[in-house]
Amino acid sequence: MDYKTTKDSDLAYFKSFLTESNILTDKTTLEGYGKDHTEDLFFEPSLVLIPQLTQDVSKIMAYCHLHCIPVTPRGAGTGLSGGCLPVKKGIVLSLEKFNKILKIDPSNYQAIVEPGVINEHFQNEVQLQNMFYPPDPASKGSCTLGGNVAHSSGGPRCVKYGTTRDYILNLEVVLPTGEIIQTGANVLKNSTGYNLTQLMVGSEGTLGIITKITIKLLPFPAYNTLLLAAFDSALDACKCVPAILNAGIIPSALEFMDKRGVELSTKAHQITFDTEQGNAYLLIEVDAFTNENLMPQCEKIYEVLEKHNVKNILLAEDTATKEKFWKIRRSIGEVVKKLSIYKEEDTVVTRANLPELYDYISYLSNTYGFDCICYGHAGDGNLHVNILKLKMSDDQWNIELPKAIRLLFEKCKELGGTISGEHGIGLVQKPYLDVVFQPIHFQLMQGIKRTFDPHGILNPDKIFNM
Ligand code: 2HG
Ligand code: ZN
Repeated sequence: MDYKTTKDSDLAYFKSFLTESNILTDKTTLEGYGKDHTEDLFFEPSLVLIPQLTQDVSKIMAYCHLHCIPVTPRGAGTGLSGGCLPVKKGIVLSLEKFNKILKIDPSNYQAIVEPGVINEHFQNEVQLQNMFYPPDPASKGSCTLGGNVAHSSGGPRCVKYGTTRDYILNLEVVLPTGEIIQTGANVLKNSTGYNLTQLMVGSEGTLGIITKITIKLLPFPAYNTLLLAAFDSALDACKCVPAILNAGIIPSALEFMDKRGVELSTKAHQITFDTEQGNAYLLIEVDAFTNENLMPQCEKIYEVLEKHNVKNILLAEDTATKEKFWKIRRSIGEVVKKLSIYKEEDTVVTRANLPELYDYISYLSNTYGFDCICYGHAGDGNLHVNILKLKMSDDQWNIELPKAIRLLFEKCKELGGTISGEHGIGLVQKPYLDVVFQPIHFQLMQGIKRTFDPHGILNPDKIFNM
């Protein structure tokens, strides 16, 4: 693609409908929009535009389409695959001011929001009306719903409630050419043509800019119990995961943490916790609409844990302990990143194959000499593998490690899984996509991309090359 850089005449056009404060050109500010939470990547945009109206997004896109200017949409920049980085320079289009909850509708168990609403804020607002929005990524306090839709973000509750995808009914989208469409209708069932709504979900901002989201809600399950189970062996912990579900329990969270992750997280946040209790942990939550429904579920879980050589089970007796256990789990990603240069993988396999995946990761780390910390959503078969550079030589890191990652992904495929469960492909997983896709997959996706975005201006170079 022959992309154009932004010129003074472009700026003059944007100034004709955006206020000066929504057009950012200052070097230091631009630098802030050149990063996200993915490793140490940096791509500075030429310009940041912060529209507040769908019509303005439409004008920007129509203009950029005509002039072949790259546009990269951005939410809160908490992504973990480099999806919002402007790799071809051009414009970063920030949705930060599309931050209103437009409607919460209890009679239909629905809400309509703008994409810049923060996930946790939305959860809290719907909960005030006894409704529930389950998807809760680790970054829920800062990530936006638009970014969540772009990646079909997950989080701990997916094992029972599914990912963002399962809650999106309809979207208002500005296409790369500037047209504005509704992808579907605000209904629970829709058998009307191709499902453009679900095509947009998880498309990582490559097909259109989401300006409104209709969300499905559930009744709020007001009661929950949280257990932290310690094991000597990570494999025993992994084997326990399908056994809990086989016992007829669907926990509202079923999370895995290895000892190092727990050590780092408790140390970083000065959390009092005896980290010698085990080499691996399962954090298990069950929820219900009545208190009486919790204990029978816990009893069954205790039985399964005992059968899998559990060493210790801690029951969170009060809210403070629940918060403490969740803080340990949710902080691992962030604290691991402070330790060393790292590469994070978001492996996912069928749940029952988790022990085999874990075993293979141990084999790879011994063979290739890397150190890694594993944690994640065991109930979904979704294990985050944080590979640390520590004292590895640059050559080992740059040449040997990609080979190990490829083998890891091949194993995921063999175990019925794929290379990303919730963090997306973006930029950093692109080189490995051929592990799971054949040429025909690329052709189909490239065809879709070209139909939506004939000049390839929207979030260029993400997921695959056009
Ligand atoms: C988690 O489950 C996140 O904690 C990963 O998906 C967070 O690595 C991170 O920053
Ligand atoms: Zn996660």
